Amino acid sequence: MPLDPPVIIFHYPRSPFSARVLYYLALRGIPYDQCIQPQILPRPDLARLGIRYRRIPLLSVGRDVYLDSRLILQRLERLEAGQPSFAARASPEQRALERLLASFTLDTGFFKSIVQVLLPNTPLLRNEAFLKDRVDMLGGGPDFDFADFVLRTRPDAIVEVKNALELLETTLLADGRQWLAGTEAPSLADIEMVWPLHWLLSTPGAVPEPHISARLFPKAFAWVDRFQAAIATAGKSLRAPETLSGEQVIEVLGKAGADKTADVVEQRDPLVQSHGLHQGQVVQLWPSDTGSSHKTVGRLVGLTGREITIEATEADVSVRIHAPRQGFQVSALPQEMANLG
Ligand SMILES: N[C@@H](CCC(=O)N[C@@H](CS)C(=O)NCC(=O)O)C(=O)O
Repeated sequence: MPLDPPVIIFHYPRSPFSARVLYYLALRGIPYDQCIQPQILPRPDLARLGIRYRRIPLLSVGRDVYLDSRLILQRLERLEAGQPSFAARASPEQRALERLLASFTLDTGFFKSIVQVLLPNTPLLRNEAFLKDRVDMLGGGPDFDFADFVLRTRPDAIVEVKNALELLETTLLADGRQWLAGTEAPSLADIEMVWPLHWLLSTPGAVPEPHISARLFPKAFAWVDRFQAAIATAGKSLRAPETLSGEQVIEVLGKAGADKTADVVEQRDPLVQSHGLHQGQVVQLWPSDTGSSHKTVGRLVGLTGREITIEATEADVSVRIHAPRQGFQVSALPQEMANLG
C-alpha cells in the first residue's frame, strides 16, 4: 500500500547523504519509493521536474520536492507516518546533542575530510568522467587537479577523522552505552554522526590503517556495526521500496496534493525587504557551497527564516520545490530585474 501522501527518495546507491535520509526512514518506519539517479550528470528525471539543482538526495512528499538532507529530515519530522517523530521522543538535552552532531558532520570540514581519506583507495579517483563531473560541482577551472588535491590533503584529513573517532571513544561511548544519546534504541543523534563514518568504514580498502582501526577505537567501530544491524532489523519490517522511473514519478506527483504550510513570503525578512521579493515573482534558487552554478527557476511561493519554496516553471508537471534557507540563495531572475528598471 503506497503512503498517502507518497514519499519518493531520489538517490543513488552508496550516496552518504542519502544514507542519512534512508536511516531516518528505516528507523521511523516510514514507507517510501525510490527513483534511482545516475552518479554523474545529466539527470533527465530531475530535469523533467524543472530541477537544475545537482546534488543528491532529494525527497518528494506529495507534489512537494525537498532539496538537501537538512530540510528533508525537518520535513520528515513533521510527517505523520510510522513511529512518532524523534523530536516527540527526545529530551531538550538529546535534541541539543542531535543538532550539535548534525552541525559537526554537515557544517565543519568533517565530511570533506572523510572524502579525502576515502577517495584515494576507490576506483573513483581513476574515473575521468567522475573527476570531471565533481570538478564542475566544486566550481574548479580546467586546470584544477582534483585527484592531486585529494592526495595532497589526505594526511591532515586522516588526523581529523581520527580525532572525531577518539572523541566518540573517550566521551559519549566511554561509559559503555549502546547509543550516543543514552537512548534505548538508536536515535537521531546516532543518525547524525554515523552516516559519514559508516560510508568510510564500509568502503573496501578505505580505512587508513594503522592510523584508524577497530583495535584503536573498539567502542566506536562496534557502535557503527550495531547501528547497521539496527537498520537491517528496522528494514525487515518496512515494505520494500518500489523503484520508479521518471515517467512514473511524473504520474505520481501529478495526482498528489501539496503541503502549503510554508506558503508565505515573510515581509519582515531582511532579504525580502532589501530585494523587494514578492509571491508569484520568477526567481532562481541555488546552493551557495557546491554545485552553485546549477540554478533552479520558479515562481516564489514562500520565504521564511527556514525555507524557500518555489513552483517550478520548467517542469512537465506542477511541482513545488523547497530548499532550506541555510546554505541556499534566492534572487529575482536577472532579466526580470532588468525589466523592473
Ligand atoms: N548539503 C547537501 C549535500 C549533498 C551532497 O553533497 N551529496 C553528494 C552525494 S552524497 C552529491 O550531491 N554529489 C554530487 C552529485 O551527486 O551530483 C545535503 O545535505 O543533501
